[in-house]
Amino acid sequence: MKIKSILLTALAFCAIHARSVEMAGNPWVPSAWGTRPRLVGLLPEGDAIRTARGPAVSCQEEKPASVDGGISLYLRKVTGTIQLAGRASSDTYQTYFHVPIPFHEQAPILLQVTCPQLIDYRFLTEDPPNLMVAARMANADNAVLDWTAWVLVKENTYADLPSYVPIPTPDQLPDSVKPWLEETDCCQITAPIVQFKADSVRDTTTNLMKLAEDVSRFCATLPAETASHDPGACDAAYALQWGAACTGCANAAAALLRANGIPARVLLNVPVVAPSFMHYIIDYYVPGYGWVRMESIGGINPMPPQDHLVVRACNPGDEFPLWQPYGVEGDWHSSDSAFGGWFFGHEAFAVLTLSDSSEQVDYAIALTDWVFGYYSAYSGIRLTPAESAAFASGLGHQTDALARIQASDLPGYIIDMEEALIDYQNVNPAPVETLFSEDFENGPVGWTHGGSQDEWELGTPTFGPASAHSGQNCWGTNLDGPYANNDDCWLQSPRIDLSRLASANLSFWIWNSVQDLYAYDPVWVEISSDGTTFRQLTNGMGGVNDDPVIPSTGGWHHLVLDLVQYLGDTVRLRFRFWSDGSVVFAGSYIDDVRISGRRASTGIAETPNVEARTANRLPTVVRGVLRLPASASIKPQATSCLLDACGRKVLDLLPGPNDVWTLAPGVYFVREAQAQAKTVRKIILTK
Ligand SMILES: [Ca+2]
Ligand SMILES: [Ca+2]
Ligand SMILES: [Ca+2]
Repeated sequence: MKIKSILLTALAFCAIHARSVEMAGNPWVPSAWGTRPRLVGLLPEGDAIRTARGPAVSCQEEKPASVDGGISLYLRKVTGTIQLAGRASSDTYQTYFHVPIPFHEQAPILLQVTCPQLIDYRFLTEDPPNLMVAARMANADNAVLDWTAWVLVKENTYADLPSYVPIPTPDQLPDSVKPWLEETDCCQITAPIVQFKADSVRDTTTNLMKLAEDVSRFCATLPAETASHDPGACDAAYALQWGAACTGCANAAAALLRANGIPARVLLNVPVVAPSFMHYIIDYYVPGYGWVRMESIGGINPMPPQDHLVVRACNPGDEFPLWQPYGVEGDWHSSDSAFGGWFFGHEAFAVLTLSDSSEQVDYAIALTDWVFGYYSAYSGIRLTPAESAAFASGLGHQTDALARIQASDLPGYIIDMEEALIDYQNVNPAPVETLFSEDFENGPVGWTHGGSQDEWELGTPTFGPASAHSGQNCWGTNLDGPYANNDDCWLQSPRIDLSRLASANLSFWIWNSVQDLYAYDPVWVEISSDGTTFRQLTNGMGGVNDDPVIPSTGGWHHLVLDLVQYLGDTVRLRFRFWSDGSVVFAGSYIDDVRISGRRASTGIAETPNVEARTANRLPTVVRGVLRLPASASIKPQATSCLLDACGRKVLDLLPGPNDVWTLAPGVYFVREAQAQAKTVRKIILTK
């Protein structure tokens, strides 16, 4: 009861106090899987992102087969509302928001967005598995956008969690999890108070599992934050000194684990158990096992995945509240400053629980993951008529599948999702590529700056960030000191050609320490199609808490913006900076500006060669008979074979038809040896 009460209190605090949160990195890295890197090592590049998820594949050697014949599969629903106040300054604008992401046991099925002003939307997936939705809206007074995300979650009871795991030394950890050992301004692992608490909680144990449990219990006893330090911060040092809501508890738990050499990261999520804007928990890395979730304010360790739906797995390099004062939640933003007074809310619901064999549940999660991967990659991008027709057909099957699972019909769901997968494979647009990239290591190369009081400089910063984001150089508003009062200046890109594209995203890294709240000293991004008229791509960015009680924070933050409405144009980008008449900070620093996207398909090839373009990249659904090309390049003695999801050979394959009826449905890999090269492609075997 006490825990529940603490939790509910914490949830209420979350919306208000989420100021700074440690954002952690790329959970798709192979070693996120503990002992599964063997599997991932077999995957062709590009597929690893979608396949290196948690229990989406069943590895019998790690997780014993279900003996009672069934595990649970949960259907969850998350709803969100964004109320945009006021009127935009242009005919169309964009609003950005988080939705549940593909993450370990959790597989989003479909997103539904309704709003009278909605034009279309896209998923921005620059830092997998994190994604944001960019919705393009027609201007109107006070728009209300509602979204619903449907999510499958596979049961995980952590029954196979080991009881003793030695606390690792750094060289015993895979490189891919080491980013979550870093000191950040939210997890200040070298701060004296963090060091002291980390030592005292650890005491003499050498057991990672006991330490994690002790950290969980300790953080659950942290008091609520004291009012005397309002507005409170949410970083670990602050939480340990002054108390914390869920964000501070999560940062504290992550810091106490990191300070003891255990990778840990903050997860931003929507709890099913209590209505809340947002909630913060963590997961930590257990060598030989994988990531384990902990409800850090409620003292629940391990915490089952079906109770909290993750919308962001936090990256160390993505850790500061640019859209103050809401911290990470402030990543919800719009492209127009007229919407400074907007609001949002979201809630998660348990819909139903199914039970099936672990193989069937694994297959359903894997299939959902693949379908959602295509759906999120292709939604809202410009397609040829043939591609659009295939996408619409896939979306139709995906929608049918949702209705099936809502009716507790898992076999029907699988059939419809397989149909969706086949349709999406036929969409097959050009791959994502880098269209423009500038790291500022070779001078301004076409970038210019100016304004009535211009402070933009290119070089090595000696004030503000410890270094450029890449190499030696970045742009900054005065590289060796704070900016001045009454600045009004811009940093402008060369012309960038966005013609003949199907999609385009702008991404850049920004280190921002300005007088808090954009009303004072804002930085924002603008775009122009004619070189003279600029319109906003973002509203004003703050970034760093300027409360004197709170330790100064700052860091490089990665931001991704959607450029779909400028496709076809040749554009210039501008970073605008403006300061008012008093109070100055370090300023805004910009590095690594990049535009990536897909080139438009020509539309000439009415029937694209799906085999050639998708081999190695897309999964194929196989029923009963697996055909290998009977080409002369594959000799019978060549070592083509079928591997299971754990990378074990289950069948030698010959050119021509191969009977696979007897194999269990699931995820397999075909390894084909041709001359000196080996290729591996993924297939889904179904009955
Ligand atoms: Ca650079
Ligand atoms: Ca400066
Ligand atoms: Ca100021």
